[in-house]
Amino acid sequence: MNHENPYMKGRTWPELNIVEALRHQNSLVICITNDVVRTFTANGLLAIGASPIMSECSEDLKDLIVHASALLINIGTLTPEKVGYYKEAIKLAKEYDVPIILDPVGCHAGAYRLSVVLDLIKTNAISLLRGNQSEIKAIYDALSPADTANNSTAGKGVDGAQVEDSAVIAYRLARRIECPVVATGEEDYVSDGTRVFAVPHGHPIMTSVTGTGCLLGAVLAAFFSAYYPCKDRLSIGEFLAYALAYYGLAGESAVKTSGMKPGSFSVAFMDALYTLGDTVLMSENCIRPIVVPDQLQVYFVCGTQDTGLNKKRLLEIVEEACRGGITCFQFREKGDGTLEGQQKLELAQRLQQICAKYDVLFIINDDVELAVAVNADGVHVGQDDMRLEDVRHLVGHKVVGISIHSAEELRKTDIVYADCVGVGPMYATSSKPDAQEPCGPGRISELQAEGLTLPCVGIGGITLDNAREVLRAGACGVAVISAIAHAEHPYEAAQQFKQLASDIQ
Ligand code: 3NM
Repeated sequence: MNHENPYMKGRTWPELNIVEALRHQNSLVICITNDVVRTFTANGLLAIGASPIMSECSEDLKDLIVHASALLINIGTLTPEKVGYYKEAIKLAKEYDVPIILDPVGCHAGAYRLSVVLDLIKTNAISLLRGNQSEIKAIYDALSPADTANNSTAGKGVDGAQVEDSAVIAYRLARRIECPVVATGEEDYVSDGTRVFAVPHGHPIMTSVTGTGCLLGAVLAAFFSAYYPCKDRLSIGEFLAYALAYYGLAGESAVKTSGMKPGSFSVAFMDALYTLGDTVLMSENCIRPIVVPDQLQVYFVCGTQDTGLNKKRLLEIVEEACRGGITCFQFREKGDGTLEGQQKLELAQRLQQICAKYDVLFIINDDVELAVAVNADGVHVGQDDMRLEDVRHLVGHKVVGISIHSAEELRKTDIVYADCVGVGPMYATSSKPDAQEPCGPGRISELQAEGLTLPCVGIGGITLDNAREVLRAGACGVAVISAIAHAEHPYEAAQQFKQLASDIQ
């Protein structure tokens, strides 16, 4: 589809070139890693075009850190002496603003390992946590004891089992510790605390070659250090998802050339990391956006039509709502006297900055071109807007939301192109002049019985008094305009919705 974007006259996005950027940068990655994987890690880093160096004491690290682009701490062969060194290394890296990538090897298998990892996380200096799903779950459980009720994932050795809800865990942990979290397994998940992605690549034989997990930590460290040039068009979550995909696709490619033999695979894998370039990442399904229920818990929708056409008031309300705990904001600028063109774009950017500050998902209503131009987290469209397939084509891996009012609409919606759904109007609303007749919360369960499995929110006339019914009917969250925008204290209203949604979850 040849499409002119009115917000981006003469401007085009460069091709995805993250592998090229990584090779160009030739980052020095300092690895404090375990005895089992040193050679494999160094070779793998060289193969992708980074520059590895292993460092074993802080006297040495003091000299190296000045030139470093990233520091990997892998706790594989842990001793009490090493813990002291990790802490000194973290202090040094912090001083020189070098990102720290933590690989919490085996922390699900032993209390001492877990306590060390928690201690390192407590420094608030970790830039990226990468573990298998059992390790990530163990850390999450330790930090969130209230959510551990059905803790059934037993670990064995340092290899992880597949953990249910790993996507949700990655999202929650990323918010909890304020850094991106990668949870690897049959399918890998990554979250930066705002977005969540699944990466369905790799091959089971990778678990038969020791060091493939540890090398991934080092490779992610190298990629992380090359993020800066891509930051205006890719969120860190999406960027890391591509890095994971690159690694997984290299594994798949190596299986094709070497067959299923661990020895030959190991050699072929190095070759693939050396040979593959950005084109391998071009396929549409290389990474998959995911919406987890938590992201939709409190979904605030607003535009200047809801604030008496007052921009400043809109910005204030959105900031208060973010502070109060909304998880998602949709910029919906619609109706007489509302902004268009450059003014709308500038307001969108200011709202986006506020949302980014609070890790709130930033969605644009209807205006797909604007969502692309400002690089929003997602777009929400109605039944009469652009075809969903075309929306997906234009926005790539952004979140795509769709309004569905009835079973009939559900049947004619190309739901495979959507990530989440708004169902409404739940109750009578005065915020949308052309709203349909209220359908009640029952409509959500009805649509779910008809096969709707995507996470959904109820919308329309929702207040603190009736929100519970909507959540109990099967919605992940509530979407509101007036209950927050017209509240005497939007901050408190947002906080109360958040409390209510968390209590029911
Ligand atoms: N969409 P309030 S109802 C934007 O039914 C919107 O799809 C609806 O505003 C739908 O929370 C609605 O003030 C208005 O009722 C929601």
